[in-house]
Amino acid sequence: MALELTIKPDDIRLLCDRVEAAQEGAYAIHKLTDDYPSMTIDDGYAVQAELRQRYLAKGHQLAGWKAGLTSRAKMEQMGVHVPSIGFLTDKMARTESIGIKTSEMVHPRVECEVAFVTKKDLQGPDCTLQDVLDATDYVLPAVEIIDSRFSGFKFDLASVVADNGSSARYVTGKVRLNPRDLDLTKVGVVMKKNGEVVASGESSAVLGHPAEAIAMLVNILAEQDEMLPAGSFVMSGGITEAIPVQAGDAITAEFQILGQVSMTFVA
Ligand code: 0L1
Ligand code: MG
Repeated sequence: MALELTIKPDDIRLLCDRVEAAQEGAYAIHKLTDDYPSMTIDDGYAVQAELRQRYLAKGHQLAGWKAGLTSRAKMEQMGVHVPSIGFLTDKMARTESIGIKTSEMVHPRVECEVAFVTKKDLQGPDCTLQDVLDATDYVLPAVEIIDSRFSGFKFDLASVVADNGSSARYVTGKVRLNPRDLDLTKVGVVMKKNGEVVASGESSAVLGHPAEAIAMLVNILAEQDEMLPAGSFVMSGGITEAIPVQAGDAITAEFQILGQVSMTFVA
């Protein structure tokens, strides 16, 4: 199955130019559908695929994938009705010990996620939650730093998909667990900003079970004639709404069973 495009290849490249420049220059643009009102989600994935090719051609390594907008809280916060996917590169990975630069982003927000690492290939279009659990090597805690390139975080699904699901940075914690050793629907998480609780939730908020989000991601990949190879790192989506951060902030995400992920932000 291939993407069905309504936008001409030249315009896909032009839209990719806009998104790429905004990502690399850390500036806000207006949503793409303002100029291309008929743009569809498939068109958005075509822009995202072009963006991925461009980053890989520049020497970035594909580090994994992310499911996004996978909780009711996130969908309501952003006013969209279905989840999305995006790609992750090695240039987006950050560690707990080094301050994350806000000057490289437009208006970053943080969200707590359960991440998966696979040990078997996963192929859509009929990938199920059980297929994902059978293919999972381990799960680990993660914080995604999203950064929509659209002014005021105002967009629609086609635009946000083109902007690679607002992917910007991510940090993982140290604990790795076999998915059979915990109930993945009952991982509670509390996020603190500068010591104050700013968000909390439970992993069942992610489509009922975070592995369901990974199955959804595999099935969306299949629509682009792609599969998820063994050894992939995949984030399953924010458990709570995303919280804005600025230089000087310290974030700690405390996951039940999966431990803690901490980071600081600098200018
Ligand atoms: O990771 C995600 O849930 C995708 C977020 C895309 C929309 C946003 O920028 O909030
Ligand atoms: Mg996310």
